[in-house]
Amino acid sequence: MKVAIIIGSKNDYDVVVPAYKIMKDFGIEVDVRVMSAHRTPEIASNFANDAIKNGYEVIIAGAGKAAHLAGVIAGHTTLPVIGLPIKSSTMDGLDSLLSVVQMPNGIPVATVAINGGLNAGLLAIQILALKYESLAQKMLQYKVDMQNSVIADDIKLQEIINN
Ligand code: RP5
Repeated sequence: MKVAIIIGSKNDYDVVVPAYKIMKDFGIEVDVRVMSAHRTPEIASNFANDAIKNGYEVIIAGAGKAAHLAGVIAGHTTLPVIGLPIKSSTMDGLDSLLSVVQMPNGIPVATVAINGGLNAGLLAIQILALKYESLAQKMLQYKVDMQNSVIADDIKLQEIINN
């Protein structure tokens, strides 16, 4: 089980930490790399071309501004690519969201919310869970825990309101 997180700049790192942590919690091997569709285009395309050979099963690509990284990576591999738009400009991340999500026919990128690092990690886990039963079981438990946490929040809220 191996996932790559690619970011366009070291300044994007904080946004992908939740993705990194949740996947590590699930026991997935995760590599985090900085490479840019614009500043290091050959390194990025070589990485994508060799990703299957190097054992990766899903790639998360996070970038801001004119965020072409996920699309370029997706153009060079048949692996599923999750695009993570990052807020790093005066346009509040809308620029990156549109750059990541508006892919042409033939090259899909599964796009999560602006700065949606956790969901990028969870989506990668769900893709891998199709193949690895242990991940599917852990994901079921994750959902049960989340549900119980919301139910507990509701009970606490009712106590506050009614007292
Ligand atoms: C994008 O440009 C990067 O993904 C980053 O979000 C943004 C700005 O990069 P830096 O100038 O902060 O390195 O390519």
